[in-house]
Amino acid sequence: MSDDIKILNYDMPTNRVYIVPIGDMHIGLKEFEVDKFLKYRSWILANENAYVTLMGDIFETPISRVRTQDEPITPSGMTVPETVDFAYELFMPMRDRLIGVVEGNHELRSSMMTGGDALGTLMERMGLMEVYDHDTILLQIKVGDVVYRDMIQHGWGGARRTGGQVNKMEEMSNVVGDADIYCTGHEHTLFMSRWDKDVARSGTVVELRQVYVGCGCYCKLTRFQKRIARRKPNIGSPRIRLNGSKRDVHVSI
Ligand SMILES: [Mn+2]
Repeated sequence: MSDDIKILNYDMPTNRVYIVPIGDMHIGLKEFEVDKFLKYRSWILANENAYVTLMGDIFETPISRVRTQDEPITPSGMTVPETVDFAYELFMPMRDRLIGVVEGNHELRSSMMTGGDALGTLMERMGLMEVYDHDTILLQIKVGDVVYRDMIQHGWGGARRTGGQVNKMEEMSNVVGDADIYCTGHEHTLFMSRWDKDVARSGTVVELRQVYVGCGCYCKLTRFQKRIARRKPNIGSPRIRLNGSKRDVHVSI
């Protein structure tokens, strides 16, 4: 295994686990749907076997004169440090459920231009730097007798249509070939595709079900998206259920 990818190992205490990937909240935009986020948070807090991955673009972190940014400062009226305070209040109740966090392009562009990274600052304040990575994390999650591999990355590039978005994320299996789950955000679209592949395992061939999951968003259509005629975004998160008795991944979108 390459040392280039961060690997996090978990041994879950229950025989059934839900993973809820949350991404593209874009806190700082007026279009951030805090009520929708709080509904998902309530469900997560009410279910002890629900865990969360953060998929990046949690913060808008606006920068003047980039083409997606119509106002030079945070459109919601908050400064970037204030958005970090706000996010701290949103996430702290489910701090112990966060099992993997990756940076998005909106955070990255600000960290490259200014040296500051709002998501990294938040993770540091929450004491969660161990589960944070700028690029990619491979989660190895043991549920009952089964170890599931979940590869998470923010996503990249500008495909508008669903097919292009799915094609891009299927390329993740060129990096780690045998994950059970591949997740990206970035597209503000909820989608999934499924491949069933035969893989060699200690002298035998077994069928591996692989799911590719696009993780939606918490940010309704923005002026920028209207201007470039993007489709309406899908608000919310998928729910990925892992079975501890036999290898079985189920995804609801
Ligand atoms: Mn993005």
